[in-house]
Amino acid sequence: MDLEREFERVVAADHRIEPRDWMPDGYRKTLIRQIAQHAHSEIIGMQPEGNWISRAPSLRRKAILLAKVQDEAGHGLYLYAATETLGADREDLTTKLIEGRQKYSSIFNYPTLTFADVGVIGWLVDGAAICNQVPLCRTSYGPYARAMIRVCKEESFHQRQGYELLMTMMRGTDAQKAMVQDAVNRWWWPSLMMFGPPDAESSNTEQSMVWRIKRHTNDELRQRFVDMSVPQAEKLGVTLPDPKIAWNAERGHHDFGDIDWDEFWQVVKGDGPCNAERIENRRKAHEDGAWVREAAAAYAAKKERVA
Ligand code: FAQ
Repeated sequence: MDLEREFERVVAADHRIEPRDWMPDGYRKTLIRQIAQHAHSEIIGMQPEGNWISRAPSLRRKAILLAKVQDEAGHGLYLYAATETLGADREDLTTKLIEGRQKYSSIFNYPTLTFADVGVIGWLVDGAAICNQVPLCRTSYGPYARAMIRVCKEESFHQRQGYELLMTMMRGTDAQKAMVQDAVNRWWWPSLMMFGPPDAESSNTEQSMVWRIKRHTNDELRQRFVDMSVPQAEKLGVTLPDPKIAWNAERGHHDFGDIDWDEFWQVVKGDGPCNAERIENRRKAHEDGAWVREAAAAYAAKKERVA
């Protein structure tokens, strides 16, 4: 009882729970679920843009894209390390991902058809990720909150590179402008889905807000993202593919149209355009990397024997 009260006191005071502190089983389970899904998203999220590294239109764009995709790998690793502080096993999490027993973000199941998609992923997908993750810098679990600080700094750079890429294309030929608009049309709605189901259908939000794992609800963050993106789209010169977007002075926010939640759940359940391909690539990369893990384990064992 005392331990539980102390946990609640720390959370209510906006202090951090640390790995050795007592925590309710449900809190630990929810954190492992969310952080593992987040880590998987970063790692699977390398694939859509990775698709364009070999075909980037200039050396500069290629260097930027390589750095960005490597950053996502780094984010995945900090996050897996954060789950390990909760007692999770990284190998086990990877197996669950490959066997479809753990989720990753719906957004990475859409294809990248042109180089404009790289810019739009930076602008909208990293933009949505920042909206969602900046509040997570204040999440109640210390290692997750601290990982988010660095991740958010890198995501801001990613967002700017995407926006700058699109600005450059929008100063180009009509064909390049059309390519940007087409990419915006394809990524806008899936980006709104990244924030998760509407609050009324979000099974985890209520408890996660009480535990201060989540600091805002899915709908609050989605609204923040729409409000942020509308002026950016205007400045860029693209049209967001939603005729219902309009400023609502009474609410002090933009109204927007209905999201296709059937599509969202279909993608989450494994039936999106690229789910099978993403998981197959991840499985193959994991198998191809077996010799590296074996070599690292053999080296660690040898060092231990010598010490
Ligand atoms: N996709 O009750 P809620 C990035 C699931 S990183 C798939 O509302 P919760 C960086 C949810 O897991 C992007 N599944 O869930 C980058 C739950 O199922 P479960 C990832 C989704 O956890 C950029 C069920 O639906 N970011 O982009 C999705 O309270 C560019 C009910 O939902 C994070 O993971 C979805 N979109 O709220 C990388 C941030 N939404 O587990 C490369 C941390 C919901 O009960 C290139 N995570 N589900 O079986 C979070 O903030 C939360 O987990 C939410 C979902 C907000 C995503």
